[in-house]
Amino acid sequence: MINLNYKEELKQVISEYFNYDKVKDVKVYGSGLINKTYIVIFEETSYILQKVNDYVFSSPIGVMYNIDLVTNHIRKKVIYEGKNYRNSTLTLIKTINDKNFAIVNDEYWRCYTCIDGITFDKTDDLNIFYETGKIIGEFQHLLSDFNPSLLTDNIRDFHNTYLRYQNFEKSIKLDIVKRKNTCLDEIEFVRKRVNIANIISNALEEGIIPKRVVHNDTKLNNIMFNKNNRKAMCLIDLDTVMKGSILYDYGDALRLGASCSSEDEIDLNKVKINFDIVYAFTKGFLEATKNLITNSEIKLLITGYYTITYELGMRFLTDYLDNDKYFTLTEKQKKSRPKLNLERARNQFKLVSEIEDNFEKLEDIVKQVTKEL
Ligand code: ADP
Ligand code: GN1
Ligand code: MG
Repeated sequence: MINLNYKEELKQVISEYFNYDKVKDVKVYGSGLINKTYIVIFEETSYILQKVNDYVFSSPIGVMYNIDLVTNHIRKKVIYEGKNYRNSTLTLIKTINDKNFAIVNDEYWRCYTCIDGITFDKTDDLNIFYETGKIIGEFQHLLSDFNPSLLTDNIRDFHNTYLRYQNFEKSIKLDIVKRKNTCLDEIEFVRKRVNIANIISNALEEGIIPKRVVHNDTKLNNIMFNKNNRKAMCLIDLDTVMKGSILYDYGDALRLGASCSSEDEIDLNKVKINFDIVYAFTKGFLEATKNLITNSEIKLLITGYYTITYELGMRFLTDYLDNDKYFTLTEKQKKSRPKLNLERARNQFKLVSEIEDNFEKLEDIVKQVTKEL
């Protein structure tokens, strides 16, 4: 349902791009946690309209700058390799005034063509995960000749886990809504593992692993699949493309993808690792990256999975302490799941424990796939 104020605002935004009289319908779309996404439906086709979250992204203009550079590079590369560029990446639609974004009531909006594909919030289809691994690896290949230093750092230190830890401690100290006492065990869980936080950042700083162009948010519903043959087509949600480590993209995809439950699951007995998914994903990923990935990166893949899961659990817990400012709750969620971010944190911490208990088994999967390449 779209409320009336929104309707007026949406009408203004749509008019920055299209003849409003031609619009057949507008609907809220997708299940991302960050932006407000709508589908604008016309007689013959549809477009995606998104309000960029300006709490998360302090410079939506910087976000659009990166997306423009990266999508153009990918398209050019795909064409250069004699492949079909349609649906090889997001396609930005400019406003009638030829801008990459529209500003309405001081808020930033953007528009994409609607890719005629399908995204999954959750599945245990192994082929989907083999495809996911392949497309995340392919993203590296497509951007291997793009200088990562050209990109704006839109969320500085996005995956600097140690810095996230310091912010977490600050939120505990401030305890702005007096929730600290409701999550003492979880706070302890994070503190006990603080030594995880530096491993990847240090490896990057010391040059043990290279800095690359990284998607930084490779969860399953940020990957577009062909509806018919279920092949992965491209990565979407390019807001967080920045300089970083490939280990984040590997780890973040497994974090949710290889979990037997959803991120919001309360029954922690259901939060377990599906090892077949880890295998299928790793196979696709390493097949696609075998010509560029270094041995030091391969050795740290499972650490990437571990770190990113710890990091997200800590981010959810920090946000719970901060009164859900970042991962905002809908009005409905505020009533039915007021502690959703704490529950999400618990869910991620259960996964962290599962990864710890199965670390060798996970590393053996990477070794096995590497041998088979
Ligand atoms: P968020 O940052 O909030 O996660 P996304 O950019 O991931 O926003 O968009 C949310 C959802 O909307 C995606 O998971 C996908 O299902 C859908 N979506 C986004 N962009 C497109 C597009 N260009 N074509 C088709 N569907 C899209
Ligand atoms: C957010 O935007 P979305 O829903 O794809 C978040 C990710 C988290 C994810 C957890 C910019 O991803 O970092 O891993 O939620 N994106 C941002 O579901 O913070
Ligand atoms: Mg998304």
